[in-house]
Amino acid sequence: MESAERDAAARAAVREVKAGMVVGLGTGDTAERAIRALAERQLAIVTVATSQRSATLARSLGLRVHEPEQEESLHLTIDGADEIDPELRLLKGAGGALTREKLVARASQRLLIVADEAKLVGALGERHRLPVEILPFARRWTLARLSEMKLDPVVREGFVTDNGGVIADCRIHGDLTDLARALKQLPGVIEHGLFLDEASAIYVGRPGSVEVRLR
Ligand code: A5P
Repeated sequence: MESAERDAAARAAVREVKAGMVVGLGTGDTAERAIRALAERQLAIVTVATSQRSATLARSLGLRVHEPEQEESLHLTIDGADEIDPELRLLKGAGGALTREKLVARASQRLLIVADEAKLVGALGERHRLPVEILPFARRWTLARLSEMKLDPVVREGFVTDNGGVIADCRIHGDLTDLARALKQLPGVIEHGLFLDEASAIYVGRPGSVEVRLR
């Protein structure tokens, strides 16, 4: 997909990377633009990827990719998002990588989100459903619990995450913090795509400029 705005946002965020850093690599089209821009800079860095797809791309471009076990923490991560609200809360996981994305984000000192303005919404859930990764074991019971919560889960049939999980795309309703907490209380839920506190900065590519919003 051609998008000068996504490219500009990715390049602006990549300028924050310095030699010696451990850098998290996001997943999705915009994050891949950042991976390409990072590789072009040929810095002495180590990366940790949020998906097999991003790891393969990064290695093919000559970047060093470590497993999370090799690093205590990361300096920063550059990732995309599906929706961004005015409080810099995110909806993520359209690509199904939300669990690794959240683990890598939480291990990072800073999470930089790269996007075009189409990702900006008034309220999360405006354009996408909420991806929830669940265990295949007893998925019937977990889906029943999600239905009881009136989340109307729709399974992405045939899709398996890098963790062997199943994605159920859910309806968003009610208070987001309460919803996030309730989902984490279900034993069959691995993770959900609400990133309420993680983003440190948003790089929004607009025609001719990149707007940076800081938390
Ligand atoms: C991947 O699981 C998602 O969280 C992505 O970060 C998100 O889908 C953004 O992707 P695009 O940059 O392709 O829109």
